[in-house]
Amino acid sequence: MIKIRSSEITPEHIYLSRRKFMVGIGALAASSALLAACGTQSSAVKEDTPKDLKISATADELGDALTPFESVTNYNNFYEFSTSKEAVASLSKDFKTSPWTVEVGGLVNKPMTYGFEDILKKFTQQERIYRLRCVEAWSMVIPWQGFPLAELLKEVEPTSQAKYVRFETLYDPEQLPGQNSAWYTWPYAEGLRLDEAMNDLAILSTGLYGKELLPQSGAPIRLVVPWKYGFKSIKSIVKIELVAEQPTSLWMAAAPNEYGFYANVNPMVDHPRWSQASERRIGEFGRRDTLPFNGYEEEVAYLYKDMDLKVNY
Ligand SMILES: Nc1nc2c(c(=O)[nH]1)N[C@H]1C(S)=C(S)[C@@H](COP(=O)(O)O)O[C@H]1N2
Ligand SMILES: [Mo]
Repeated sequence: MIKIRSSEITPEHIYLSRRKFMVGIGALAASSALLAACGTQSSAVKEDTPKDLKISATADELGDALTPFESVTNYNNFYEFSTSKEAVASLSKDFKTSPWTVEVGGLVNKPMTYGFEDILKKFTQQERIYRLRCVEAWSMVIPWQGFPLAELLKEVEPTSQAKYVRFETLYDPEQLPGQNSAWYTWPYAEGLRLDEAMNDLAILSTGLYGKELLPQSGAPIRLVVPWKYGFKSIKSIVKIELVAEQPTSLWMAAAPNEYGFYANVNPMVDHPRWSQASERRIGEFGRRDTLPFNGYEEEVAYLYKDMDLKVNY
């Protein structure tokens, strides 16, 4: 994000909206075909649309349409593979996500190391349709599968000293060549305050559109925090640590004046290099207004009631 000059952003956005127009038509044809034929795929469906997609709803709770699967899985931020959003899908296709373990420790009574299969067995996967808004002012609506992060945290029993949760992505420069770049402090790390992490909206996701996560989406397990900028939703997690001090994320380390710890979606606080007042919904023309807390204000505003969100950006 930080390394993209604003002069580079505009041409890419124009290019993308043209490309997404094509995708949008295909998806529209696909969804009307699904309605008409009770789930039978028609020849109008784009060839690369997986046949096993689960489409249980067509919109989120605000009535916003789901972003087509093709867009969700071909326009990704995952700097371990590439800084080009269009390149991540192909560069990540052989990423080895099995076996996979997630170590949960730090200030807890019951540290645990979960195999990914144990996680699937232990925590009931639910579907949640969430908007995810990138700090670069684009957004998508995605049907995620996953389970509340709170369920896993309760299992390990945080001690009274635990105030924050720190997350870490796999470190493996052979598979994740972006980690050879000296621009960033690897592995990718993120953090939440413990009460934010315990909010029911924060989930650990293992799938989307009814399929297990593809590598570009953060397989096999990633965080989704829908009221915060997308960079908080860390991918391919191997470590979750309860800590006493506010953790430093990769983005805070890279550019502390641009990326704060809280990173709540806030149309009133601009990024130093661009406005956050509006956003481009992938697959749509034009822009739409950005909502405070990405539209989840009722659920999460209590977490920040005594804080100045211009200071704590
Ligand atoms: N490990 C890791 N996690 C990451 C990133 C990354 O580069 N590496 N990018 C973040 C950013 S900036 C965004 S917007 C979201 C994008 O998620 P998506 O590609 O599934 O839409 O992932 C976040 N998680
Ligand atoms: Mo992002």
